[in-house]
Amino acid sequence: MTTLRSVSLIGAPTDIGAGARGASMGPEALRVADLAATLQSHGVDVVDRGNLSGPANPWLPPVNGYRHLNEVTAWNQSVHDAVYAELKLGRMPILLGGDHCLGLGSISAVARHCRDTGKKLRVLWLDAHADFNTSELTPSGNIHGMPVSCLCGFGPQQLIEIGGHVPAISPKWVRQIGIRSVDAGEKRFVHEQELEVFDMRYIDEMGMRHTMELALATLDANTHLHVSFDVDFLDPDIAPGVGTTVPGGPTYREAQLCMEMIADTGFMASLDVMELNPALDLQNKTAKVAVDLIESLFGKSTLMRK
Ligand code: HAR
Ligand code: MN
Ligand code: MN
Ligand code: MN
Repeated sequence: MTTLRSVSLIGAPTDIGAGARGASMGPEALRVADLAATLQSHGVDVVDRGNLSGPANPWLPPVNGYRHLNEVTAWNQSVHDAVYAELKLGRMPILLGGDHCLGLGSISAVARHCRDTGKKLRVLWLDAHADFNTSELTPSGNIHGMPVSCLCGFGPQQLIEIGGHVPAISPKWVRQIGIRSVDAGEKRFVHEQELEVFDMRYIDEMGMRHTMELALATLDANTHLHVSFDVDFLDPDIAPGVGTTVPGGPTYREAQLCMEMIADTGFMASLDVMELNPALDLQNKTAKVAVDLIESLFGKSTLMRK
């Protein structure tokens, strides 16, 4: 197993793709919740690269099915370049969002790195939402509802080409977990593209353990595992500080098990922590839960395992 133990934190302070303002404060809230020191306490070498910069949020209505397309493109280009640079250095990038539209820049960089190095890519998408809309299907025009479809090559040219290869990824490389809010047209498209979705109904019936066994089943020693953690994955009882809460998500224990099973693989090589919205949080509660779960992703466990 080759767990990367050198981490670079990259802040992307923007809510450019979201339907609520405030995810732009996510990176700072994670820092205030002591993310860097917490990882360091587990022997991880952590460097905080500070924040990327990009266009302000003009808060305009959608044009041709997209809100803020040019600004979203600029932010994603900057995220792509920063994530790609860290991977080239052999470090593990942790993207501190920022809204989830930036998963496009992050994962397109990871996909490019996997093409460079001959690695097999698997993407775990932990989210209440499938984020598989297109300009025709979207009810909102918010691009944070579209990163997975854009990564799979369905989206505007300027976004889908950011990683230098269209499509950046195949739907076959993605496993979605915790899904419980999908728009009608988006649902048809998820089926058509055969995305592998472990929705909340599946988790209710089969349990988180079996779900994660299946979601992680096709990893091998040559796999780069990318985890895209949308904090709205979690039940709003434990994570109220997000713009689009959906009731009925994983409990604290279920989320812990999910993260611990990812850690046990030893293959996680890049991570996004997205959609944290401190403006909607209660005394940084959601940021603290997120840091606690990230700690589990890096192998914090109780007494049973070392
Ligand atoms: N499906 C809805 C839309 O496209 C809401 C998407 C919300 N997405 C996030 N990220 N919060 O998962 O508008
Ligand atoms: Mn590498
Ligand atoms: Mn999302
Ligand atoms: Mn979401």
